[in-house]
Amino acid sequence: DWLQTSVSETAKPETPITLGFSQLGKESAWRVANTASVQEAAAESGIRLVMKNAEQSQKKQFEAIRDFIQMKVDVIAIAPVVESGWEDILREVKAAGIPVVILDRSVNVKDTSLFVTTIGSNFYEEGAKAGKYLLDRLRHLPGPIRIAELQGTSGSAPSIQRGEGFRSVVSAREDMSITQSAPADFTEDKGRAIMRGFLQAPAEKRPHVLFAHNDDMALGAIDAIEEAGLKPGEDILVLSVDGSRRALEQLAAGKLNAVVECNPLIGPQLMQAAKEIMAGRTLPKRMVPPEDIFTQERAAEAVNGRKF
Ligand code: GYE
Repeated sequence: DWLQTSVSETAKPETPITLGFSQLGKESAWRVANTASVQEAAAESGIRLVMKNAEQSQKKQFEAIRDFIQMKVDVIAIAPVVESGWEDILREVKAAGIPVVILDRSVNVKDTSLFVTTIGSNFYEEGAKAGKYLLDRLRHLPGPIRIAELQGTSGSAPSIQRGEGFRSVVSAREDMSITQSAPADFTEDKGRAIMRGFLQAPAEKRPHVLFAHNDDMALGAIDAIEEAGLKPGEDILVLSVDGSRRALEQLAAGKLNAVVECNPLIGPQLMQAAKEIMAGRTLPKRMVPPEDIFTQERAAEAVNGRKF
């Protein structure tokens, strides 16, 4: 009898939720940490994860999403490589009756019923934070001040919005301007290569400041600055976004001046959302993790226990 009861009590296993996740690539430390966070959180919360990595190709993301529809997964999560071009595929998913969560980067669609919620950072605010740091830091320095910018992936939400947020703030000073700007795809190698190019400019056109849209590009650029015989952090101020361990180490070493935080560890929030959706609950349309800015004073302490 006791066997009967205990069997029937344990024998109603809830069917696990299956989550299809289209990850956009593995370009940066941030991305690698984001992927790991999703995998770990899925394992911890008993969610079956089917993940496909699109290697920076929106077309591959479409293919992955169509596979998820075929498999009849319960929920689809998408970290979209670029902002535009999502309406048609999201309509296909909607027609299949599968709820969508947009993770990390945002999409630009008119019909917001095409996804349940977006979990990710406020990129505009991140750019603005970098700009505010700069205005404050250089408030006593007369212009002209030339800024070089390493953009992320063209057309990606973080690159577009960080650029806009930064400009919205630095435009307050007329003697401060972005004199060089190019995409370096959020990678260290491209950051190094593009910065080398920027530094070919004659001395009177060289930048005083580098704003890199992520840490990896800043780390590459730091090499390029040193190769050119200049001191990163002194001859050229360096600002970046993310807060990877390697960047915080360079910040503590004085080669970076400020790192705006962007949190990749949002796997638990994604799993929570998947569960709530399957339980029929309503979610807020946008969920934004709280984020800060790291400066040199705080860097050494922040490196301790850094997860990525
Ligand atoms: O800042 C960058 C990554 O989408 C917020 O993508 C993310 C960005 C992150 O490659 O390092």
